[in-house]
Amino acid sequence: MRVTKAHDYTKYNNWATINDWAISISSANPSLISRQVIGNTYEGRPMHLLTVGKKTGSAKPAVFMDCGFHAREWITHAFCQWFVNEAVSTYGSDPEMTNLLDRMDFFVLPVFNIDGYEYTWSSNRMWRKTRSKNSGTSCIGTDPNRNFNAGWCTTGASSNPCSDTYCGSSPESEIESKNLANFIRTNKSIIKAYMTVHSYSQLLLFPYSYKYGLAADHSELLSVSQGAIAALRTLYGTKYTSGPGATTIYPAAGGSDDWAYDLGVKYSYTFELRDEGRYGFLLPESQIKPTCEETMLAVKYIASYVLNN
Ligand code: ING
Ligand code: ZN
Repeated sequence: MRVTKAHDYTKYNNWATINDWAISISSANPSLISRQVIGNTYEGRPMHLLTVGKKTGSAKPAVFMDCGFHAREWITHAFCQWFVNEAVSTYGSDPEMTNLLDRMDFFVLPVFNIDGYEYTWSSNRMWRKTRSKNSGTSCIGTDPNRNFNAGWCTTGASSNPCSDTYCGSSPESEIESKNLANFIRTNKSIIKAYMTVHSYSQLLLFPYSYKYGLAADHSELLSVSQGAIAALRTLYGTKYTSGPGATTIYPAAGGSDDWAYDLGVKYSYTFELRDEGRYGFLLPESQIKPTCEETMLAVKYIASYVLNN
């Protein structure tokens, strides 16, 4: 007899566990989840993407959300798992979630930088970048959030492969960036919002980060972000700040949110989850549940806004 332990959403799970979970939650919820591989990582691991939404047979507008760009930001991987479980377990009982899943799809990539995440479990808990080889140096990896084609490597990024913010040898030099960008380009006509989940600092950022100039949709992006962080705060009083990346955190080129926005995905946001620095990347497991519960409110707020506008 094979006894399967239930997936624990209140613990940090390694990639093997997340991978098994992605496969089993999809097959257990065939009317709400489908699964595909958008490509392999540098070290050859499959990037599983879950499509969460009621299957209707017709094309629906979609929200794309990824977690785990940066390997050490473990609360983000936990959030994507939480989101998928919460979606399927509140469908049919929570009216907002039911409406969202009936009328739109969520593309969820639970672990973008799988190789880096594995490395944080095996060797260096504070690893940030991918694990690709760089020519002419023994330094490993590129910062995937400096690797997109948005003012690439012009500010807040390094051309030194030994830096933690190395922009890579060219835009989308990382196979993980290319896989994600190709998927979004291919599905551009249905993707209405892009959310990329990072930690930490309790911020909700939107374009631009690669320049100080305001986005054409600045006032709408700002008001939606303010609604989202107000919703988040109702649960435990957690305070977030929102604004354009360049002035709210720091100028940094090559981020995926700026790239998606300039491609035409208007509602493009970067979350920086808990905390404000007490534990930083080493957020205790006891904070997974409250962090995920409050973040759900912000994500649902943005998705509902997008659906109705
Ligand atoms: N913060 C982001 C980073 O990549 C960011 C901030 C967002 C930069 C959007 C550029 C664009 O540095 C973390 N914690 O990774
Ligand atoms: Zn990050």
